[in-house]
Amino acid sequence: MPSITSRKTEQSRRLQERAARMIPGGVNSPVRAFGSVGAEPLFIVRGKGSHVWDADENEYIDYIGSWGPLILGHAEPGVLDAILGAACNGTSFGASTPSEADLAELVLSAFPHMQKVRFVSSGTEATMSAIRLARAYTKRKFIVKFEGCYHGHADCLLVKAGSGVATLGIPGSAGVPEEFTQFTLALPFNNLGAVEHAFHKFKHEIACVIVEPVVGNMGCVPAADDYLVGLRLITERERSVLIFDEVMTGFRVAYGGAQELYNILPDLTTMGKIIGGGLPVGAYGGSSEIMDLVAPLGPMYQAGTLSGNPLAMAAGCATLKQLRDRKSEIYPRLDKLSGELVHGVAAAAQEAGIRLCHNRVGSMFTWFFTPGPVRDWDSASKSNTDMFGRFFRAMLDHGVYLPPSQYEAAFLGATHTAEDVQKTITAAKEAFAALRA
Ligand code: HOZ
Repeated sequence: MPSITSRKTEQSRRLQERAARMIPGGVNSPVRAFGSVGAEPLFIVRGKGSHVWDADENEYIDYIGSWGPLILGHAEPGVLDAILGAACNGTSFGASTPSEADLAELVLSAFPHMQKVRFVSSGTEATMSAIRLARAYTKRKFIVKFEGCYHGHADCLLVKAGSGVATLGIPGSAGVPEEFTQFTLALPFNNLGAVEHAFHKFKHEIACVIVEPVVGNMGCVPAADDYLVGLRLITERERSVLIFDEVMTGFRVAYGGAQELYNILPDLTTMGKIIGGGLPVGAYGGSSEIMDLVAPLGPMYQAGTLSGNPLAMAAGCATLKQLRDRKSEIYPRLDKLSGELVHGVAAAAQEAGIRLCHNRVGSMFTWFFTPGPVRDWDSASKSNTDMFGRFFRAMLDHGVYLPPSQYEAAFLGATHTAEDVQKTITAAKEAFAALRA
């Protein structure tokens, strides 16, 4: 295994050796093991704004942002104050606390189709619960998901999935009996014909269609024009539940998520990441008619000891309030700076004769090492992942920390500066020159 970078990374190596003796692969989530980019993982010890530092005190411009939650940057003072303030009153009660309704109010006012929301502790719980709820509501068994979309690691959703499973080249998982996925229909993304065909074949049997309205888990792949409208029209006609998985896109591509950006309302929305301000939170919500099926009001059971945890609620409230109050400044700036970054790096690749294409929606983006275009899993999987690995390592060498997988979107946040962007473009020029050598 090559060393991470030409920088000194002895401490990270030592920490990884120690962790690997006790934790599978030394990590608690697979992609951060750096396996697909041919390197050893970094151990991060500190973050501030758009920068992180590893255990050897190397500094990096960070385009992961904890995989999306840290849109306001690392160690944002308002968020830290809120967490510390909540912690001083106790960390968990397993009882209702006032901040749960505070966060609910913020979420519901940003996502008008939602009349009720239930907080859980992760995106996986959110999507798993939303699927169960859709099945309870429609009394149907089949679900439709799309190849390369990732909705967490519930058994029925680990079918042709993106993110870590795609990164490892195992888009399903051992330990999931085929009977558990027999009602999951995995269709090509951005292909309405396939959806029509499925509804024709399984008439009155499909409980829901779940989709990342901007895919982040095969890299960033936007929906084609009219695709989401098409999904809305088909699901409405077929009385099937449309679920937008906005774990990544909620409060990211617009304050009101992809549904605000594209003006299309789903029946259920799942969320995570930003709504927890860097602490573990997920959520699912929709109309009262559907949500009132959730226990204790209704027969669909779902629960959690740490659901609505007061520290996580406080971090989420502090983050959403800032985004709400500064949205007319933050989102246009994120869009502009991300555009400059993505185009600057793409231009550097072109100059160096490297075949690369890019996708971007607001501050979510990916450079794919293929001429493209990338519009579904078939085209995403044509990317040259060896080249991506070399690019990733060269960028790390120049102090730029990108997602360690071709199949994860990168994120820019409110604390990234024009200088960060310029430095990243310069790093990319040098990385591409090295790639050609
Ligand atoms: N699967 C998550 C991102 N889409 C987390 C990756 C990780 O932390 O390993």
